[in-house]
Amino acid sequence: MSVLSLRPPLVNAAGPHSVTRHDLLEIAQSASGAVVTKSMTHCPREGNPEPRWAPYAMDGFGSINAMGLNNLGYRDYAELVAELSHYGKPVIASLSYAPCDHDLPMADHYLVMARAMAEAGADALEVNLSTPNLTGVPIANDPTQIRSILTPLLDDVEVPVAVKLPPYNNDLPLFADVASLLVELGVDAVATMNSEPNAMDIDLETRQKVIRPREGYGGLGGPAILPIALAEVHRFARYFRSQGANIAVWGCGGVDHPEDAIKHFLAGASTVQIGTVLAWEGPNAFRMLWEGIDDWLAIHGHQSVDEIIGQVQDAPP
Ligand code: RRO
Repeated sequence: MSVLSLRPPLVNAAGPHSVTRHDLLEIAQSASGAVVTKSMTHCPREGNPEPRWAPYAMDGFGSINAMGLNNLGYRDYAELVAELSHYGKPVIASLSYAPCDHDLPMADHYLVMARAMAEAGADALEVNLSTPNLTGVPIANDPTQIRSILTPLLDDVEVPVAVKLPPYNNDLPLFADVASLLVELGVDAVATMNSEPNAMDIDLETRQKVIRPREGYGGLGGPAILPIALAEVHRFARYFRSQGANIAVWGCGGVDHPEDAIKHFLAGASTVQIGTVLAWEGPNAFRMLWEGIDDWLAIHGHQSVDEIIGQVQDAPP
């Protein structure tokens, strides 16, 4: 089995329920097809002050977060990756950036962590260039920075490299620049998308913003972002196909029910990640979703999820 087409093709998104050893061991023992770590940084981080995660209910359970990259730091994750590799499923290390007590340039910072994860036995890396919660502008909005981070990293490590991207929404020139750059650089996969940035909610009783950091702005997850994520998955998958590029698309965003994951597969995702639903339901979400996906496939006469990947049709005239 390739880490780029996982079976079952349902894994956790970096972030919810993937920060601590306890979280990660639970995912390792669940029906998830892989274990993806929380995005790590060079130094451990406590993250932003509470409240930094709030429910956002809409046809299910959504969320707004400005966690602020709370994580154990890459040295601890190196030990955990080695431990997790004994559970018989791929381990994917998510790498991110925040300034801390070292003077490494940003690209070297990613490289140091990438080497450490590959040495510890990670089966793939997911380079998170899209957190909405540090400066508000993700690294992945700047093709020059994408190039400077990924070029040395792709040259150096042997394991497959995925890139976690933000939604590009209707910035078509930026989408085109990034997509063609990723083909040129030869990444192995994209994970699209991170949470929808710059979302805000207000408690009507208190008239307060629901989260405290970042003046109340955070990343939106859950059912409200499914249509946005499907469009991101679809246009990356279509673009890579049009270029003959063998780049897997990992779909992420808005999966609450099995049917949502089916839509991601039809749009072109070969693997689907779950975030908000995992935060709400815990690791049993993998089994519940996978059983529903399996039922849907059987009812519709499919032997395998491979038969529906990218099979979305145009609306009739
Ligand atoms: O930790 C966070 O605030 C966070 C990260 Br790194 C990310 O990639 N996406 C998100 O919604 N929150």
